[in-house]
Amino acid sequence: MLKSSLLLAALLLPVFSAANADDYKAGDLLVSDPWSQELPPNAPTVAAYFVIHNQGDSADRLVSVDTPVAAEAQLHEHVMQGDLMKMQKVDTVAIPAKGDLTFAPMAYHVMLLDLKDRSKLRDGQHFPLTLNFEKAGPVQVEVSVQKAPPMATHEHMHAQ
Ligand SMILES: [Cu+2]
Repeated sequence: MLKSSLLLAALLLPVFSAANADDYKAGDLLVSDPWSQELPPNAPTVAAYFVIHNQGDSADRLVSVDTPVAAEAQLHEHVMQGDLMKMQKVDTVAIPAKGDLTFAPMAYHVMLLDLKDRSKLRDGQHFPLTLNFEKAGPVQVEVSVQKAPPMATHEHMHAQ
């Protein structure tokens, strides 16, 4: 557990130093690169991803999310069940003090169900998503819909 969190922290270092226009601030938290992968028009659900950097000395917690493009938005994680990778709903997600938390494919993600506005879910579009934190409060981000993962996510995957 300790080993994997150290590894994760190391992987996220390059992004931590690269603040840019796609960062959103809420108290000590910085939300970077919110994005969603474009899916076929008949896809029943859509996922949203981002990285949360906690620059503060106390932990926080993501307690809920909502967006006008879906009737329901849930926090999900991927878990191994036997040989199968499955996703399941979680009530909240903890963000460690002075730590990062990555929402990415095959990891934590925001799952949007009962989609209402599919016009915003095409490549090049974006839609608002509000993240509600226990301490930092709500922060609204613009999720950009794209065919490929953003550069920052790409860097995570290739960082030494
Ligand atoms: Cu899911």
